[in-house]
Amino acid sequence: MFIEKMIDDDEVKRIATKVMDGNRISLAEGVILYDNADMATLGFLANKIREDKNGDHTYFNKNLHIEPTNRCVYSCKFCSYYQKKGEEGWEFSREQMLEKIANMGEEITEVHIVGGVHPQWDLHYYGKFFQDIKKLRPDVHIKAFTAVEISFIAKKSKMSVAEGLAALKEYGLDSIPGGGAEIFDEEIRQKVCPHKDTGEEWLYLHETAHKLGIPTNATILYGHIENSYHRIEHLNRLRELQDRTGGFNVFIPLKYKKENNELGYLGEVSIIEDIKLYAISRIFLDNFGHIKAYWPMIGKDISQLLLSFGVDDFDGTINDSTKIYSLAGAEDQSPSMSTDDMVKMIKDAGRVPVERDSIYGIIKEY
Ligand code: V47
Ligand code: SF4
Repeated sequence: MFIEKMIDDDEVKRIATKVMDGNRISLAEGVILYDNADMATLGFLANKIREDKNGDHTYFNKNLHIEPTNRCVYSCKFCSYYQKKGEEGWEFSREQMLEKIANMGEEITEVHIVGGVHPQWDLHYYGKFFQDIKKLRPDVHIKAFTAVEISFIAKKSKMSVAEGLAALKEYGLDSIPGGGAEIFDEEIRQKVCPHKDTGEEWLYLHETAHKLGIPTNATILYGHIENSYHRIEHLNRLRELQDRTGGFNVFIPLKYKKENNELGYLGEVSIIEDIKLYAISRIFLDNFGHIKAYWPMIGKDISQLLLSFGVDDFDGTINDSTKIYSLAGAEDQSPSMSTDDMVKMIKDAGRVPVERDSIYGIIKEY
């Protein structure tokens, strides 16, 4: 096989052949491959899987990101976003957020809502907002809240995780984004976000959502103090859960960005590290349909490049106010892309742009 000729290391060759034959690799094999294969080998394998699963299709949707507040009861060390002492914060009222949605007209099919964990707002406060969104736009998909936001608002409203999720679904929640997973390893998590829910709690909440028929996304926050074992072990826990439920739509690697947060002294990993992480994610997560490059975080140019390293999804047009990454130092300070720009960016990379709905149904192929 062509790939065998590319590789010198016998162990890497054995594992790469296993991948080419369509077989699952173990956690230990994942670490060996990740640590020892060069970028070209990882890219070759990841691209094969990407094309087997999705051909040349590259998905995006028309969405609006809303961040209700940056007030947060937590203070994760990597976070540039939560309101620090003496800083100006923001709290959008439900009316203001509804107006943003109304202003988009028929242009969007999804509202993505993620923010800080506000000390006062409970599940019913947001539930009422969801009801108002659905009154305004019954067809719009509500993708909202990281696991830690949901567990907090459920507790505040004296509900268990399962009861909270069921109530949110009743109010209009359609799916859950992948944030808050960070890194599951307990020791590392304790160092970067000691007060946040544990990795096991994140996984439990997502499993419960899947059982209630609420699809979710998954992420990893990479490029701070974790090593390659921690990264693959994180993927392994996600793969195990996906085997049990099939409820994940997509996996999104989130690169640690260094501006305005406590871990800034670490700097940021190189583009080589980014590419290898996306590629190994595509190779290892054999039961995930899609890998997303979130362009406001990783940048448009690198996102285009990543289409050859396992990525088949670009999130969406975003339309304005997301601050999570602009505050952390992302190049795009006011992320928003027209459909024409999105289509051009995908076509320029030699792939086929496909507008999708929030659960990967095809709306339009360009
Ligand atoms: O939970 C916070 C991460 C997440 C930093 O599901 C940081 O479609 C890097 O989850 N550097 C929120 N990352 C964003 C998120 C997301 C984004 C886009 C699409 C989807 C989806 C989900 O951002 C947080 C945290 O893990 N984060 N600070 C930082 N300095
Ligand atoms: Fe709060 Fe989320 Fe930032 Fe942690 S990552 S401090 S939970 S806004």
